[in-house]
Amino acid sequence: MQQLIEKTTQLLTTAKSVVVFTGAGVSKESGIPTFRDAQEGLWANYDPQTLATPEGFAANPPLVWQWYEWRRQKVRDVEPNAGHLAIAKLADLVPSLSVVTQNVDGLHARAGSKGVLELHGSIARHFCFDKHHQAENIEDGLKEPPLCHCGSMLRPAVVWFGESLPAKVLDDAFRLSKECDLMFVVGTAGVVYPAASLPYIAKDAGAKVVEINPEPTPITDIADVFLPGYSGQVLPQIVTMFEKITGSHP
Ligand code: BV8
Repeated sequence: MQQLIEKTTQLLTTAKSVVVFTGAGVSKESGIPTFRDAQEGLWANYDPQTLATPEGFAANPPLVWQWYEWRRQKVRDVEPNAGHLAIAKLADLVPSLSVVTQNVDGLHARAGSKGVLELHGSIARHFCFDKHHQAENIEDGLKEPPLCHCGSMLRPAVVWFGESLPAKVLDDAFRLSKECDLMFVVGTAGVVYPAASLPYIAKDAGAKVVEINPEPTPITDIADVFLPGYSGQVLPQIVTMFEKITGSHP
C-alpha cells in the first residue's frame, strides 16, 4: 500500500486540476450505511431502489417521507470523517480541486469542502412534488409529507431513480471531468448512471484515475492506481505524504 500511496502522491505533485468523485463509501466511516449495505432495522425489508423513486413516493408518501426523515436524523447525528476532512485539506494544497459527489448527506460541505457539486441533490432541502417549489424550515418528526403552498406534497430535494440530474450540475461535472488531469474515485460501486460515467470521461480525456475502495469495481479496470482500503484511512495518508514531499506542511 505504501508504494501505491507514493505513486498517488507523485501524480498529485504534477496535477493542475483535481476532481474528487465520491459515493456512499466516503460516508461509511461516519456511520452512514451505504446503499449496498443491507438496510438497517425497520428498513431492512425495503429496497432503496424502490423507495427512492417518484412511483415509490406516490404509492406510499408517508413511508417514503419517514425513510428520509430517518436518514436525515442519522445524518444530523454524525460528523464528517477523516476522509471528508482530508479531501477538504487537499483543496488547500493543490492548484485546483473540485468535489463531485453522488451523496445527499452534505458531509463534504460540513467538512469544509467548497463548491461541492451534488449530482443527486440534498436530503436537507425540499421542494414540492408537482411544481418543485422550494420549501424551507420543515418541521422535524412528521409522519407524512407536509403540503406546499400550492397544495402539492413536499418531497426531499434529491434525484430519484428515473429522474434527470440537475442539468447545470451535471454539465459542470462533465466539464470538470474532461478538464481535470487527475480524478480520485472514492467509495462508489460505479453502477449508477449518468454519475458513474464521469471516471470514463476523465480517463478518455487523458486524466489519471486513482480509485479508493476496499473492493474492486467496474471502474478499477480503468484506474491508473487502485488503493484497496477505507477512504477514512487512505486519504489522510495521501495528504500527509503529499505535505512531506512538497514541504507544504503549514
Ligand atoms: C436517470 C439520491 C433517466 C436518492 C440516488 C431502469 C429504470 C430507470 C432508470 C434506469 C434503469 N436502468 C438504468 C437506469 C438509470 C439509473 C441507474 O443508473 N440505475 C442503476 C441502478 C442501474 N439512473 C437513474 O435513474 C438516474 N436518472 O437515468 O434518468 C432519465 C434520462 C433522461 C430524462 C429523464 C430521465 C438517477 C440516479 C440517481 C438515483 N439517486 N441517490 C437517495 O439517496 O435517496 S442514487 C444513490 O445510489 C446514491 O446517490 C448513489 O449514486 C447510489 C449508490 O451508489 P454508491 O454511491 O456507489 O454507493 P454503493 O452503496 O452502491 O457503494 C458503496 C461503495 O463504497 C462500494 O463500492 C463499497 O465497496 C465502498 N465502500 C464501503 N466502505 C467504504 C467504501 N469505500 C471507501 N471507504 C470505505 N470505508
